[in-house]
Amino acid sequence: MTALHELAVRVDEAARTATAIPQLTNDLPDLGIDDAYAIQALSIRRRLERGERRIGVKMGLTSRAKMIQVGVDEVIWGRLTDAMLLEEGASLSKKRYVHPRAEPEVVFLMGRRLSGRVTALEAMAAVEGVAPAMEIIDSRYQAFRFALPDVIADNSSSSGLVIGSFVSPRVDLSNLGVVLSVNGTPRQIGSTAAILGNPVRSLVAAARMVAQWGESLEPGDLVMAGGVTAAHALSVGEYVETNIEALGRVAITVG
Ligand code: 0L1
Ligand code: MG
Repeated sequence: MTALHELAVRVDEAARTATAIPQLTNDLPDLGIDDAYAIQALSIRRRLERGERRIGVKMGLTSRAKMIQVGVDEVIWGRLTDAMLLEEGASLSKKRYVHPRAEPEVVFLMGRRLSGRVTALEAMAAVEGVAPAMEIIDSRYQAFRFALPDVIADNSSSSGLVIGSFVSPRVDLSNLGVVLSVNGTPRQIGSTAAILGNPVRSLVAAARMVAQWGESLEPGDLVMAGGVTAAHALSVGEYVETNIEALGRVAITVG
């Protein structure tokens, strides 16, 4: 087994067993971005070998709020599998995660294949629908602390997603109001403009970044465009709802 495989097993086991691990860069301070993406790909391959199915990709650190929250300044991506999907309105079992947080997002449903360098117009023409969503992020690292290569290796913290109803992609996504409330009280407020100025830019970045790894956005794929606000740390007993102007709402409870 190569060193990268061993690191992939380490992050995969941490995710599978909801066990916090030390940052990889503690022992490997020179771990590079390309190696980190290779570890991510190998760890996702293990999930697919266990029977999970790839359903799309997530974009991360697409807003200033998120970059500041985690202390980095680059857009990153990760892979989504069917095991990460939660039903809208479902109860999330906190025991299955290390220290989960929820963040409001916009999700694209692809109608056509997209890969490589594309314009915003080409990207939107490939979209079949858009929906309000929340991503459940759960760093597998102790105290939710990591350097950029750590978080990339750890599938960019992705561990769950919940999606509302899809609407036509003809909605102007550039500046829609977003409210994340907890037990009815607004806790995070923002605009979809926080996602790289317009969520479509995140889709353009996704097409370009996956192509660097020989992958594409395929018809039926979901593309999570990235968090609008800082993420909310989940506690048992909470009802967490995201409302996005013109798109609608999506909610979970935490058990
Ligand atoms: O989806 C995101 O923007 C999060 C990416 C990873 C950073 C984090 O875990 O907060
Ligand atoms: Mg996110």
